[in-house]
Amino acid sequence: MSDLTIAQVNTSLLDVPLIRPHGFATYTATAQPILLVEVVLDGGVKGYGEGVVPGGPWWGGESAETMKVIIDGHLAPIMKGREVNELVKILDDFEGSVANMRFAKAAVDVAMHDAWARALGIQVRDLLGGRFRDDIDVTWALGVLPLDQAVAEIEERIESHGHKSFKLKMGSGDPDVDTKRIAELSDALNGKVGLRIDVNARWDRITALRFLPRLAEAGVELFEQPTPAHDIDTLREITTRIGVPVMADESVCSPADALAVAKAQAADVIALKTTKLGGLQESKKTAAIAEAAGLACHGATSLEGPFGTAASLHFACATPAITFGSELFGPMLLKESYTTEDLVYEDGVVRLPEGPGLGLEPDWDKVKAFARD
Ligand code: MUC
Ligand code: MG
Repeated sequence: MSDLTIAQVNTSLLDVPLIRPHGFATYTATAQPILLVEVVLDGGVKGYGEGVVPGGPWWGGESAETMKVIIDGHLAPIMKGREVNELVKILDDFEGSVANMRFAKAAVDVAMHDAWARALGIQVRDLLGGRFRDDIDVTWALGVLPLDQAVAEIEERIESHGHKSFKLKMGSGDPDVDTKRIAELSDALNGKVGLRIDVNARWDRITALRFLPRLAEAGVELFEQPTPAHDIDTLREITTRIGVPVMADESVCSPADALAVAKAQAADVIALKTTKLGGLQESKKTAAIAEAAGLACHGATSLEGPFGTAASLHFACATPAITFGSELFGPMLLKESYTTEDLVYEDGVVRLPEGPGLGLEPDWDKVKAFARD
């Protein structure tokens, strides 16, 4: 037994209210369920991670509740009694017991990185290769909203936080009405900021080929995952035919998926969510594949709270391949956070916190207030 030995893995389910409902293609979230994971080392050091999906299981099948079952029953027993500096071996051993379940694995991967870095008195960024940058651009994402509310929210966010680009969720309702809504919004903003759309894989090929050219004409600068995750051929067709950069999100949930998209030249940008990929180590492999293939990477989000967002931020700040900015805005969508200090958002960027590990401490009164019994 050493100070680095994992003594406990504690999990608790939180429900953190949002500042406004966030409408996705098939689901509207009013609170974000977060599984807070605490890894306690024998020497007393603690590390934190978050099990998070965007609102619920609609995105990839996992939910905060399934993550609790998988972590408590299957991943924690593999971790306990092992030294945290065996991290990659522990992750490898997970594969023998639990297939897929990448969001759950990401939560414990991050908590182990945080605990290990704190025990060494270094930042998580140092464990991932060290300093490449200290901050990154943040795109603000709007849910599905009526035109006047969307314009008001964009104006307000430009004023308060200096965001330079905005992501608009699509894919709910009639594609014709949905496309008109975005074209009118683009008109109203008159090129003041960049507009991107995320259809969350809801359109079939014909719908995408019919409506994406109209969105291109309206000035949309990036198409995120218009068509189903498995359909790499259609994604390539859109990438080569329409002339607007395409970002693969649901199509890339592993390094092998990134390789398939790269080989097919099916996208220009990879949405790199440390959650859907199973954590920081798998994210590193994915970024390396994208970089070698000449694809850009975007620091994407599953609407993580403070610890999950900080983990993705440390990753982005250690990774040259993240050349397409980020959308690490999750904590700003929460009505209230649950750390003693908040991440700093200003001038369109989020800044890497100082201090060991992820650089954040839980505020236990707030954690208790959000905890489900
Ligand atoms: C996604 O699919 O990109 C991130 C922000 C947002 O509004 O949706 C998510 C998930
Ligand atoms: Mg997406």
